[in-house]
Amino acid sequence: MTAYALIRHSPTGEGGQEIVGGEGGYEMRLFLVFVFTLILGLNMVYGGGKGGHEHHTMKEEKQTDTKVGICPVMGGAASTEYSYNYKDKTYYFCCPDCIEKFSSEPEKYISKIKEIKLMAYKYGFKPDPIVVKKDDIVRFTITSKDVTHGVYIKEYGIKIRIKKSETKKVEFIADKVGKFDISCSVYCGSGHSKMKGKFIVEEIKEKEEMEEHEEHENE
Ligand SMILES: [Cu+2]
Repeated sequence: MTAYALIRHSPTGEGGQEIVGGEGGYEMRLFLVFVFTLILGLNMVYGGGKGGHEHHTMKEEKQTDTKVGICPVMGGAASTEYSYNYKDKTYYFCCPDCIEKFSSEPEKYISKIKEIKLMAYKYGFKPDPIVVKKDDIVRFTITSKDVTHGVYIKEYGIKIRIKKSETKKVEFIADKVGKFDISCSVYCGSGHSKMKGKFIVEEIKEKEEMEEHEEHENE
């Protein structure tokens, strides 16, 4: 920028240089228009307040809404590459090691998968309460009985919009113990604000009991 200005205002500048300077000014204006357009473009892509936020929420939904879901052994993302059939059901894993572990004691891992059909209706959720154990893999299959509702569990970062006649799947690990509110995130009528459910994640007690049992055996 300064280079162009210097040439233009240089008192010793020759005619030719002045012409170059003039052309530079034109180029500069073109350049500025280009920069301005670029900034506008970037703004539309990254900014846009509400629009951008909606986009982000959609992405979050996609991350949890996977077809093969979570590996029941390691808890990571499962792949269709690593599957194993057990009692007429196909399970997906993140690596061959997990298939091996699973196949040695399938019931142990299957007992941690909680498949729950969650229905939103005017005005509540079914079943209610939903009770799982810590570290369970929760698989929600969500439907709506009547109008568009939302399933919102703040502490688990779950926010799903569900239309009538639609089915959405969400899968996550219940790694936080506590009693959490399920609320509706889409205005659905006069009872919307009272549309609440409970999602309860209990501490694993069997483990403690087993440890106690082991201590008795050692006595
Ligand atoms: Cu609702």
